[in-house]
Amino acid sequence: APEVVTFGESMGLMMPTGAKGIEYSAHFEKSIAGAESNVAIGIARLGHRSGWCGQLGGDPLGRYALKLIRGEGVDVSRAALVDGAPTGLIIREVVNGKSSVFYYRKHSAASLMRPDQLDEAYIAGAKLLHVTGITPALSDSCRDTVREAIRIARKHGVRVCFDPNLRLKLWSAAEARNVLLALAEEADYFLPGLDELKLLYETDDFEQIVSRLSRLKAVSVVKGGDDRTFLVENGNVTSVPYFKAERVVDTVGAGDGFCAGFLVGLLKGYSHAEAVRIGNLIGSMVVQAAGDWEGLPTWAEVQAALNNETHVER
Ligand code: KDG
Repeated sequence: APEVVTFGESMGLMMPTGAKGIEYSAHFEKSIAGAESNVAIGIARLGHRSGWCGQLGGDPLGRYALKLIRGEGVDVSRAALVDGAPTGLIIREVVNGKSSVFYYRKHSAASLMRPDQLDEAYIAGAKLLHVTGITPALSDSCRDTVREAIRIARKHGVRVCFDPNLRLKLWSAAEARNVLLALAEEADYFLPGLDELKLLYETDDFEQIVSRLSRLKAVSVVKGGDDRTFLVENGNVTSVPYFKAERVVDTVGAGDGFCAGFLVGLLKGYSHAEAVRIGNLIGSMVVQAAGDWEGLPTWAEVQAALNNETHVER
């Protein structure tokens, strides 16, 4: 059984192969995206068992995404390909270091996910459930599905990890605020970015943000954006510095890499601060590769990076 169960929307991803951007590029590379499957892939690469339960369309992109996620070693026995609705699509570009994302995912197969499709025993058998704030933005039934998954997890003593992943192209901060803050109340681990918290709590004041976080039962891990992650636990703030990325190629997926590393740290029984350090390292590795999940490391690569080993190519 998976140690970490997650679910959400995975999509086909198209990215221009050159530097010209979507409008002028003639050539595109196909991959997949999806915050939760990124995390599941990250955990599997690190040698732990993850399960991703999502719903894809019964179309070429859906079959491709499912094979890819399975091929990465993620358990997809509870994932489904359904007819009648398409696999969502994301087209994105990085031009002059600036990343832009365009979604084609309204009425996708994933947006039709329903609470009664969840397998209670499957979630109950895990140590951790990971959900994100993207899923509740997709539809009412998706929102209910996230709530139900959390209810099941809590009923069975499965710890809940929640990354708000505020996506302003899916909903406004005003629409998202109450939904995401209510989910944060239910979490054991809350993994926001500092800029997300500023929007959710409607303040730029760090002290005020920390005091809001301190009222949650969750251990909060705030990705600061500049050079450190803040661990907020029982009102205490510990800061854990980032690892320096040699060169930043593509920042998308860094948060998911962080999450995979943090959760694997927890599974290994590390302290929260040590788990954050692993998360920081993996975040820095992911931004050095193009794509949402391609730069996720194996555990051996993590160990080598921690020991500062040089890479022998041949
Ligand atoms: O965290 C990266 C994700 O944002 C990306 O893989 C696509 O899931 C995605 C989304 O909804 O933006």
